[in-house]
Amino acid sequence: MRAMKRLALVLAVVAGLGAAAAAAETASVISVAKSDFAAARLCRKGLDLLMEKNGRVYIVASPGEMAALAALRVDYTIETDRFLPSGPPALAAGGGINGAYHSTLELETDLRALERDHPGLASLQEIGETLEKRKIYALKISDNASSDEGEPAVLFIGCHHAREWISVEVPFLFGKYLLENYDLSPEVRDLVDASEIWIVPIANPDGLEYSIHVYRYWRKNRRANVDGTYGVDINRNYGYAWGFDDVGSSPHPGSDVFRGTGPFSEPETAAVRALFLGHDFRAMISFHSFAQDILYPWGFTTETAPTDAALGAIAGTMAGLIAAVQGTAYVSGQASRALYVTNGDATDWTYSLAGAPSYTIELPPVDIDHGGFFNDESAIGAIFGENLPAMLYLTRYAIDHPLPARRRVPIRKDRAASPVAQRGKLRD
Ligand code: 0X9
Ligand code: CA
Ligand code: ZN
Repeated sequence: MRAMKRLALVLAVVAGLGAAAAAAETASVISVAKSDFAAARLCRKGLDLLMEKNGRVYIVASPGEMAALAALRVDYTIETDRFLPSGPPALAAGGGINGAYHSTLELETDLRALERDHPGLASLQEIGETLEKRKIYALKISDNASSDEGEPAVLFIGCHHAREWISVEVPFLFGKYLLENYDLSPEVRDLVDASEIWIVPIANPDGLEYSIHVYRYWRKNRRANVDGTYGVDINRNYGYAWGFDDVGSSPHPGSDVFRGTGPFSEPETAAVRALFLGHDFRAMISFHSFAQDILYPWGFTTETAPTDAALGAIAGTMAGLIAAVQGTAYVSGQASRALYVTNGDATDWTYSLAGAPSYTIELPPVDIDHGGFFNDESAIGAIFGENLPAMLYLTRYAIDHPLPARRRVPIRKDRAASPVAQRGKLRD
């Protein structure tokens, strides 16, 4: 099997809470032998897994976690140097410390400019407000964008995870492309006229700012948890099969895959929920990085989804379209099998409502040896470009395929995988 992030990111932070902030800044990337990691005593600790490659598992570990590993006599190798770009990141003129990537303020500015330059086609909407009082923005692109015409809707969303900076740029550039090509391309005009294309480039603004200014590897939002740790994993907080088991998400607040205190407990997921329920969404892509995968439900179980064949066919078509651009191979498959089990992720919830084809696209690079969460700024355009045909295709697919009335797919009781398996509430 090729390199990929495999096992569940599970793990209670071993270090105490006050230590978390300090520890975060000095965290290291380490690797341990897969045989050590597979031992039950390690794989349930909620460590922040990056990937598995050549028989070793790569982890972002705090000093406390490294001490705990040492106490367990686990031999680990510090790999941090291999994961950082060589030298300090090149700064784009005026781009700030995150270079060509968008901060929340830069995105707000650019979204406002798109709305201003394309009146009638673009409508910028605030769909929520974060714990640190930042706005979560959605750019609606449609003919007569400011009126609700009830047209088929498609969602492209990025940055559930703070450190996955490239996942902001791809949906943003898609919106920009549609607006700038409406008058030039009949294909674009037909799509925009027949649908509502909703772009949410930054689902987790608080986390992104923390990743830019404090700790580049930050993943979650910035919820102050009861035990003094910070953050809920936004992609474990959606309401379908929430908390189904402790493998696909963690009950421990310090874990990087902490599911939160209840389904939709976080303003970020509540905002997406309200948006999605308010329109006729027929497809969605949630962008993440990294691995070059196209993943579809179910994520919470390895059992197949009711429309597994159709989900797989669409994913296969998207993979083909991506590969045709410049030869990049994205592997498609059911999320729980091709990557690992998760519960409470965005795609399981959007799919559960009425079967809307829902995808997690793990953008480049393919693995940590090719940069992990660091994509060179010069690669942003090409990564968007290779995903563009797949996004256009999924939009067309959504227009052509109405969904049945929303009827939640039940979670079968016999799927119970652990004592907490039924804790997940069925919630819109
Ligand atoms: O773990 C996640 O939330 C996603 N991967 S990431 O490395 N970007 O954090 C994958 C979510 C897709 N769902 C499943 N794999 N079940
Ligand atoms: Ca319209
Ligand atoms: Zn992610």
